[in-house]
Amino acid sequence: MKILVTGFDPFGDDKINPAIEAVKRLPDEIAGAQIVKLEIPTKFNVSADVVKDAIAKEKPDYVLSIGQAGGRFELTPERVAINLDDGRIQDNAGYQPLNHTIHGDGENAYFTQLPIKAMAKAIREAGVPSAVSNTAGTYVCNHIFYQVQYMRDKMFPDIKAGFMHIPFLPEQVVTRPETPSLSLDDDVLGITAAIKAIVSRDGKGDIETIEGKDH
Ligand code: PCA
Repeated sequence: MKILVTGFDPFGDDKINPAIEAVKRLPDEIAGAQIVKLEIPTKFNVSADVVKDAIAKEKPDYVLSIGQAGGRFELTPERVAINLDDGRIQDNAGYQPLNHTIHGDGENAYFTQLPIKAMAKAIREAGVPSAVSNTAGTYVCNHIFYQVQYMRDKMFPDIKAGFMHIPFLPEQVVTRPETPSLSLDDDVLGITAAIKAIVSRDGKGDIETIEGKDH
């Protein structure tokens, strides 16, 4: 089995992004699966082509994309990608789409094929906080999550794909009081546990357990 794991570069006011830092530190093999790592730019109009080229070249069974969610407390496997770009800030190319539909011929939303409940449970069992998230936002992370789902819909029907957000690193919250953070070691531990869950649930779907939220 081959798993393509992508991580975003730094964006906004931050000089580091835990996503690419953690992805770079993953082992080359997890639970017998080959791990292919890819850095992608935090740019709406470039990121999808970078991932598309890697999927065409590597032909992975799974694509797991990782991004920073500043302010979140836990590692959050995402349930759903939506057909909307609505930037709070400009991306790394200076582009800030507002209320922009990603693909006119795409679904309004796509659910992930990843076993997100099994992933969250496995991450917690590794000693790292985790919860299922029901929104990946409307910035470049949701965009790439949606774009890979669209590619699956139109071009690469055999891949299974999804997204996981991770918190700030401690060094990013030095000037952000009351903001949660997680160490790089915990990020790597948690992502590794999530990938083990993906491998062990392959072909079996997700587990039936409570991860729902009221809001
Ligand atoms: N996080 C941003 C984009 C890149 C990243 O790491 C997001 O959540 O959309």
